[in-house]
Parts: sequence; C-alpha cells; structure tokens
Amino acid sequence: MGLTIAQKIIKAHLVSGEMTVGEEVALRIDQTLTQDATGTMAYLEFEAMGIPRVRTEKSVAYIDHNTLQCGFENADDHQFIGSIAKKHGIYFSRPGNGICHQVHLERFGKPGKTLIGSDSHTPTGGGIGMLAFGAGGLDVAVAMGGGEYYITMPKMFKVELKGKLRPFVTAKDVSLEILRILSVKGGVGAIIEWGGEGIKTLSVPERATITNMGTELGATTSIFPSDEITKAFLEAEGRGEDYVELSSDPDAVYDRIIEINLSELKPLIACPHSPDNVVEVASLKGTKVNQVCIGSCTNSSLLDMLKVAAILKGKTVSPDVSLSISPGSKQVLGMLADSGALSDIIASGARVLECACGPCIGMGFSPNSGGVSLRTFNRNFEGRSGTADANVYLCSPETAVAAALTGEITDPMLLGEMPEITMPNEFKIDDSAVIPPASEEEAESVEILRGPNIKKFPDTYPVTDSIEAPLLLKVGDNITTDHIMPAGAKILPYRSNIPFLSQFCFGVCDKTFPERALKAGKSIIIGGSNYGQGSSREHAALVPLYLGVRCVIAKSFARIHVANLINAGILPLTFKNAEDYDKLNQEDSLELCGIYEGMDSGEITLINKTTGDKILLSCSFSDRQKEMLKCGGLLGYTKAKNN
Ligand code: MIC
Ligand code: SF4
Repeated sequence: MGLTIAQKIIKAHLVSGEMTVGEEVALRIDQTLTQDATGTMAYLEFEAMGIPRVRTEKSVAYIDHNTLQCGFENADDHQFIGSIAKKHGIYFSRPGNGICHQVHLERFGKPGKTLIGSDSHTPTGGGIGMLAFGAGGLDVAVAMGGGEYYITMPKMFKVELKGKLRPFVTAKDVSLEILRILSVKGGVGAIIEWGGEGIKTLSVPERATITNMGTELGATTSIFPSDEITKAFLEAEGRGEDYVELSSDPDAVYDRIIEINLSELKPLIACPHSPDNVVEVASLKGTKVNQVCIGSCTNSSLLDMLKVAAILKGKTVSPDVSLSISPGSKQVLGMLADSGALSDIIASGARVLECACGPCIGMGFSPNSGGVSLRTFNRNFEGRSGTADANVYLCSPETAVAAALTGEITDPMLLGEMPEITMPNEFKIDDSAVIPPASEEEAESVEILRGPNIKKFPDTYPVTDSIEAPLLLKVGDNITTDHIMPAGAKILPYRSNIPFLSQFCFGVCDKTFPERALKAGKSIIIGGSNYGQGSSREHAALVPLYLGVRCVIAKSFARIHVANLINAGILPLTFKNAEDYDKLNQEDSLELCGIYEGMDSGEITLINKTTGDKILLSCSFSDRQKEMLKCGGLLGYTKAKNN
C-alpha cells in the first residue's frame, strides 16, 4: 500500500511504535523552535534536564511575542533566552527579526524534516513540506535534548484543490472555507495533506497561510508536497540546496477526501468569536468597522504585504478606521522599503508596527469598547484582543484593506481591478539579527542572565490511586487555552512567574476560580468537548497545577493541551457517555477510586458524593503516559528514567 507524504516522513523518523491509527509513535526531531512567551519556561525545563548542548540539527529561539516592554520583565526574559541560547547551541533570533513561523519558513525550514515548536502554529512549516508540530514547552525541551516526540498516529485527510483563485480571493479564504466545512474540531486526530492540480497555482507563502490555519481545525498538522514551487522559494532564499522533492504515492490511502474548487470560492470572513463561524464577506456588507489589523504568522509574508501596499497606493484610510500593519519579518520589511511599497503604506495613513505578533496576542492595539476589528489573523477568541467586549472578525488582507478604505465590511471584489504583483526572484538575505551560539569551548564561560521575574517550576504531584476533591469549575464546549490562561500585554510578561499568572486563570469564565482553588487545595474541573483548543501554552496546565487541579474531566480534549496536562501530571479523563456531563454541578464533592487499575482497563468510576451518582469515565493512556502520571509529569518521569 502506498504512503502519504506525512506517513513517509513519519516512517523515516520513527523511533518506536506502530504506524497504526490511534497508536502512540515516537519520532526523531530534526529541528526545534521556541518563542519567548513559551520559551522562558521551556529553557528553564531544558536547564533542569542538565544537558549541556542541544542534540538537534537546528534549534532556534525567537523573540516575537513579548516585545512591548512596559517594565523590566520582558527585557529580562529576552536576555535570559539569549544567554541560554548562546550557551546551549541554539540560534537566537533577536526581537525585531520577525515572527517565528515566518522567519523559520524563510531561513531554516527544510522539506522532509521534522520540526516541533512551543507554539501551536508551528505547522506553518508544512507549507514547504516539513512535518511540523506545535507542542508544549516540556516536549520541546526534551526534543532539544535529543529525546523523541510522541504523537498518536493520526488519520490522513486529503484536501484536493481544483481550479485557480480569482483576484481578491486568497489562500486565507481557502483556510476559512475548510474551517467552514470541518469546524474547529474537524481536524482532531488527523493530518491534513493538500494536493490536486490547484496547489500548483499556490506559492509557498500562500501554502503556509493554509497550513498555519490548519491549527484552528484541531489537526495534528498540515502539509503540502515539496515541488518546483518549493524549490523556487528556497532558491529565492539562497537555500536551493535544502530542496528535496516530496509527494504522496499514487496509491496512498486517505481516511477522508475533501474537494475544494478554487475558482468557485468567494471572499469569506469568520465572525466573533470562533474561527469556524464563517460567512461570505458580502453577507456582512455595510457593517461599520473601527479597526483593521494586517499581519500575524498567517498573513504577513512579502506577497501579502505587496498586495496590501498595491491596493492602498494613492488612497487614504477611512477617517473612522485605525489600520495597523505588522510585516512578518525583517526580510519582508526590508524588501517593502527597498521596493517603495512601504511608502505607499505609510502615505495611506496606516500605522506601521514592528515585525512581531503584536495585536494578534493582545500586545497592544486593543480595539475600542465594543469595537469591530477586522484582522488577518487566525484566532478571534473572546477577549484575546485585550478588549473584553470587542467583536473580532478574521479575513484576508484584501478584505481587510477593503474595510480600511471604506470604513465598513466590503467585498474586496468590488474594489475594481487587482493590481499586478511581481514577486522578486531573489529575497533580501541578511541574517545579522540571528545570533549563532557560542562554540563548545566558549560555551562554558557564557553566563546565564536571570532576572527577578523568573520563579521556580510549580510543585508536581504524582497521580495517586484515588482522588477526592470538589468540582470547582464546570465549563462548556470549545474552551480555549485563552480562557484557561489568558495572554495579552498585561499578563504575558509573567509567563515565567506561575504564582503571579495564577491570579488570571479562567478569568474570562469565572474570576473567583483562583481564590476558590487555592483555598480548596485540591480540585477537579469539568469541561465540554474540545477542551483546551487553541494555543500550545503549557501554562494552561502548569497554572491549574499550581492552583491544585488534579484532574480534568471533559467530553473530549484538544491534542496539545491533553499532552500538556499529562506532562504536568494532571489526570485527563473523558466521559464514557457525554450526557453524564449534565449529572455534575459546580461545588459537587467527587471521588475517583481505583485509578491505577482503571488506567490499565481504560475505565474509571467517578462517584458524585453529593448526588450519589456513579459515572463511567474513559481513558487510553500509553504505558509511557501512565508512568508519567504516576511520576507527577514529564520532568519527574525524565528524572526517574535517568536515575
Ligand atoms: C497564540 O497564538 O495563542 C500563541 C500566543 O502564539 C500561543 C503560544 C503562547 O501562548 O505563548 C500558541 O499559539 O501556541
Ligand atoms: Fe504570534 Fe499570533 Fe502567530 Fe500566535 S498566532 S504565533 S500570537 S502571530
């Protein structure tokens, strides 16, 4: 039987396990990336492992999230990461060099290689044929030390593209269309491969927009073949030697095939507050807009920016709209400047921000109260923009510019003729903002710079055979990590200070939770389906751990979050019958007994001591995961293994 592209890369990197759907497989990891908001913790964890030098082919530490320095905290963390990188063999991409995924695609990604990153949008690398996964910081730390990365062997989905996009319809609309079809849960447990004759009309940055947003489907990752288009991109980056051809076998078998005809697509937009709440742009015609933000790892490539500049050229932004533009990298910004396109952007009245995540993670540029903000980003979860009652919509750069010019949601197809864009054959290559690590000899004398904001890793607790604890929080479906552990300019600087962060845990759902949890000492959380969707932040597990959460019971979990819970030593269980969710109420007193036996049999009984109900719960842990839970998480497990 033939293999898909992903199966071929998995096979070439398989350390242990059977490539059977649902089985745990261990993969050798060639490259890692971190960003600063998750990186500080990941490097503290790497240090705790006591490995002097990374054992990957390439590891890169990016600074792109916490770039608003309103106090010493972020600058201290940048210094800490810079010094750790220098000492342990990691390349350091300085603040201002760009968003990790954009820069990694430009300068480091290689087709056929495996990459894990402490950021959920690491699958952007699938745009050049990498098998790239978002992961928790601890998993990245282990991979940097040469350890394997474990995934549950996914199903294979294929999206067959036909036809060609019309002017003003873009790769972002393809991402929104697949979200409309599959929803934010539709990709769970699957790798999505893109194929069909239509992919030949998509450049690498367009493919990367699509693999980037595969994360919003809950997919394990997404990937495109590596072909002559990939080759041209790598050559333009002066990295032609990194090219290898990659395609699926003609008789490869897919669990599901979805067809999209590019020629029939229309401009789409995701309405508040979920990326799959997708409608046609034309259906919202006339909705007043207060703010437009262009950028993020989804839509900040040179191609996106040149299109934006060309549409803005000679025009002025509506007086009712504030427009921000954040180019994805120093390379993109430099080329915009050299080509004169930056002048067109500036002349239009846009506010040019630095090459970083910025507004996407609430690092400034929060909308006005109740404001409508159109963003070319990938997430519009409630409160994420920094304004609790803002209404955030997700769209393409073309749709965003149309709104910025007219002051209302406008179908970009009505803008007239799309100006012709010519992409350069060679990109501007300047890696001076990437600091290489010290040599092995020099590394010993490198001093680690640790600011006062860096606090210790929370205490962990081995999972015991029984747990008795109150149900302190009951939440609904699709709870995101932004609900569990919000981000934003005010909170993000404390990612290395778990006690401080804990005050904001579940702030969007119930502000009283942290205080109640600390008081109770031990607690259980009940969630609906797709609990923990969204980001890779392990803080959404470490902070509940600090607050005493010992078990989360949900209808289903998102992939990275459930791994983070296990890594933190928190027991994740699912309802055998989803209706039993209704038999539990906040403040009920709960008991789980015979956990060890249940972890083997796959069934654990929950006793609701308040109502007397007995509820059957399910689990399917690998032997490694069971051991990890009994050791209080991955750090304890790694230490136990090394002794
Ligand atoms: C996000 O887009 O939510 C983030 C911020 O990039 C996160 C990582 C984090 O929380 O630091 C992600 O996507 O993993
Ligand atoms: Fe940064 Fe936003 Fe991309 Fe996350 S989704 S990496 S915050 S640009």
